[in-house]
Amino acid sequence: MNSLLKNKNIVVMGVANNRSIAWGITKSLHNAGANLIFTNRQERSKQKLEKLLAQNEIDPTLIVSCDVADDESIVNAFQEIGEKVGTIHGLVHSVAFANRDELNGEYADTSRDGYLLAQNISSYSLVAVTREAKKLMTEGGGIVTQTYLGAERVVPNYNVMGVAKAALEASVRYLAEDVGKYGIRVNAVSAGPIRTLSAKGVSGFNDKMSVIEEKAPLRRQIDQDQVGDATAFLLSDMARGVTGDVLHVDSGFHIIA
Ligand code: NDP
Ligand code: N5H
Repeated sequence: MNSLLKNKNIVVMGVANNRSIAWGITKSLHNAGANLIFTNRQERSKQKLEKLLAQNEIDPTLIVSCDVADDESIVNAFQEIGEKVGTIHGLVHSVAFANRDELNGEYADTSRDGYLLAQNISSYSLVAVTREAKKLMTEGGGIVTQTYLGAERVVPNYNVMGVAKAALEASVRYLAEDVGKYGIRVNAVSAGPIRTLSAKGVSGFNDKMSVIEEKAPLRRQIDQDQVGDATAFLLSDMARGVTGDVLHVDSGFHIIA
């Protein structure tokens, strides 16, 4: 327990279950004393979240539904947060989607619809939620999204999602410039492979996990708690001089040739 985020109201988007990166983040933010607001797309995820919160004795400030594919849903979610909570100090964006059949084979075979879907849910959504969240960040704040090395390098099978994450990381920089004048910082965490519901069944995932233990400087797997603590740091005043950046939480894998 620490008090890095005491009395801070922070919105967490993207808890699907106990393996979600956003759940690791939730535990770190709770340990740092934050008040937590959650958004889910699926009712099923909301039910899982409620159960997890109860099991861990975390009392949520608010849970609202939000489908990032739908502007009205985003506006309504943040309006409700504004009405019920008032000022917010942080936002965690831990949401992505691409068609499974486009996460293997050749990137050149990506369909127009599949390309736009990945960009829409995984990249544009950060722009849309930043626009609504900044209205509630009247005392300044922090926004953190989740990315992956496939944005910077060609990682087999990541394909359309790599291009969406490249756009997401560029968005982090443009958004950081926009909202810096309001005292809001925007950063990304680039996590190494973690077994989550999204990662389930995607080609090449197991190979990516095993190479971390062989080649990464720390020679151990990345877990949700490590990403959670790094995200809590970026949201806190400890990172007050950091914006528009990508922090790798990957056992150092990205520095190895
Ligand atoms: P999860 O499957 O646990 O989380 C993905 C979340 O995305 C779900 O909660 C899902 O919501 C949400 N989502 C998808 N579509 C929408 C939508 N239209 N509107 C709102 N929410 C939506 O997987 P992870 O925790 O692995 O993924 C979280 C983030 O971490 C993603 O951005 C991913 O790219 C990134 N990441 C993951 C890595 C890994 O190895 N796992 C590595 C690096 C980055 P719902 O449950 O309601 O459907
Ligand atoms: C190189 C790799 C392995 C190959 C690529 C994996 C990419 C995964 C990302 C996306 C988000 C997965 C995805 O959209 C899956 C969906 O098509 C199907 N799943 C679902 O619908 C579930 C039920 C819901 C909850 O999922 C979502 N997203 O809503 C990358 C890996 C080493 C690292 C990795 C797994 C990165 C990443 O970005 O997640």
